[in-house]
Amino acid sequence: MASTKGQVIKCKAAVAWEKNQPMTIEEIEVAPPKAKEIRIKVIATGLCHSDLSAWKGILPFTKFPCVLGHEASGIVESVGEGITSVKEGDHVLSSFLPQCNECPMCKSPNSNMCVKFFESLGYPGMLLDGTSRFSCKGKTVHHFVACSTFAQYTVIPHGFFTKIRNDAPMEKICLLSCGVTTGYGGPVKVAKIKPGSTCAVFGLGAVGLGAVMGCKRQGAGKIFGVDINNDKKEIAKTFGVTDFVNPTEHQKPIDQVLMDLTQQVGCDYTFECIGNVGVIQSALAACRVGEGQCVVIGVPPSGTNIAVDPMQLLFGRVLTGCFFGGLEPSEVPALVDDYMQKKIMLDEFITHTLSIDDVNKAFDYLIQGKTLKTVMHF
Ligand code: CXF
Ligand code: ZN
Repeated sequence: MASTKGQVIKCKAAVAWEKNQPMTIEEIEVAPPKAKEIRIKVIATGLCHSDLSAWKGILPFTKFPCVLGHEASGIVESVGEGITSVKEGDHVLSSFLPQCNECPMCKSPNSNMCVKFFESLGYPGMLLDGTSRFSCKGKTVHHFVACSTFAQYTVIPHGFFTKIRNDAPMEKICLLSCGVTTGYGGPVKVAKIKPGSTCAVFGLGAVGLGAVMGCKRQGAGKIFGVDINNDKKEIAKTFGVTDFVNPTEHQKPIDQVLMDLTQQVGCDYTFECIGNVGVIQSALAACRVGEGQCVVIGVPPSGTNIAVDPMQLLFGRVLTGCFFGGLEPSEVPALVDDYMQKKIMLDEFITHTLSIDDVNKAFDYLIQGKTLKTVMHF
């Protein structure tokens, strides 16, 4: 095929023109990558709950019209000046959380945050030079968290992608680009839970089941799976939940239910995988006095606050949280290896495979709670 390097590419994309309005499939123009950027051909993209939140307008830094999507695998089509980490033809995963390797946060062994993430928030809907590479019908179309993977081609800045091995199935490993990794890292990387411990995972969507998978891999003794949807029970057990608890089937608040189920000891670790401030409070209250840890993993709507009784903290409960499961993007290739060696599950998350043409259907399924993960292709 003739090289498209340096040229504007016309391709298919799902454009969200306004919040809460169905996206339309359009032909968009994708400009070549500038310095320190790459252009990739997106092969497969998962739909993440944060895409839905962005579409609803409840995440900050979303500007319309835009191309949503941030959980993808792709192939490098061309690279801009100064890119040495990948070349044309390499396989990559998009990464909403960057890793520049140069900032104090990247250099710290205790943090996976990166200054480039905060820098990018300063240009909502744009790449790091404050401009967009997308246009459609003469209008500028915005990027979304520097990824915008609901397009056949997208431009991604240095740091916001990870090179991965090229023999892994792209339609599966795209899930490691956000949701599954975000959940899995909570128990494995952040809490580093001890074998035999008692855990509770609140919310059994893909992020929650990723957390369950991490708890199991760390050797948890008991894993409570908390969800108001009984349909989650069977699949949750497949991932490692030992006890499914539906809060709506109990008279007492869920934290007290968990206290009762642990003989008033509480959980060693709880993981909030919804992004609901009330649930965060319950997850903290369900922790064991003196040492229990609550890890916030779900992304709450912007502008919300948690009301925490300080006594919870004075009594030694720990409240913490993480982005992307506390993992650095450079740790993702090892997860791809784990998948290839059948040490972690990915196939089991995928309930639907759709064409990008059906993007609105994918969003509807997610809204109706009918899916775990939908993977879209072009
Ligand atoms: C989100 C965090 C906020 C920006 C978009 C991605 N994380 C996971 O979905
Ligand atoms: Zn996500």
